[in-house]
Amino acid sequence: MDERVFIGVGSNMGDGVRHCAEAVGRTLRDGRTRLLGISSFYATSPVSPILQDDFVNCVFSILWDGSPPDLLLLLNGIESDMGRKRTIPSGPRVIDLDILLFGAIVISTPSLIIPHPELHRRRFVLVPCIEIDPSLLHPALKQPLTSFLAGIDSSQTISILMGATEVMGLISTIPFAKSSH
Ligand code: PH2
Ligand code: MG
Ligand code: MG
Repeated sequence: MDERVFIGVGSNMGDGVRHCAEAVGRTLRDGRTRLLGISSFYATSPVSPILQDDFVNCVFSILWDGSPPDLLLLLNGIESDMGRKRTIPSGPRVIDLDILLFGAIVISTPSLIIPHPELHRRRFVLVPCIEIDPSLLHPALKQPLTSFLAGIDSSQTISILMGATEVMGLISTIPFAKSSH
């Protein structure tokens, strides 16, 4: 059965805008996905104990024809095709694709936690999710996503880099090589 899924995208190595656009495009090329919505691209301060560059972040929502583990497999494959190396946890990355919400499903397994355990603590995912759908609810905490914004530390900064219409134009121009690394 198709579920509405929200996917978080982030990059802070190399051309972050291009990497995020490419990752969305690669996901949409899969026959099991149908795009429902995409946020603006944002410049965000790193939420990490490790000193590193600012991120480019966005969120997109799709209809997904498959299970949560099937989607995780697709996203992990795209990350590795784009040159993601798993080194330092929370360290700099070429591309990160995280399942944030999968319908109203709540799952906690060693390989997959949905909703994403940090969703309600990170401005860089809350703001783009709310941009796509201001009425979204957190299915585990049972509160509107908008209700979490007030509790977030002001050290987490976010500013719009590129609006959603321009983002869709950019995605349509990017060719997808197997790997650029
Ligand atoms: N991802 C992290 C850790 N910190 N900070 C920002 N601003 N954006 C991210 O995507 C991000 C982060 C781990 O996935
Ligand atoms: Mg992440
Ligand atoms: Mg991740």
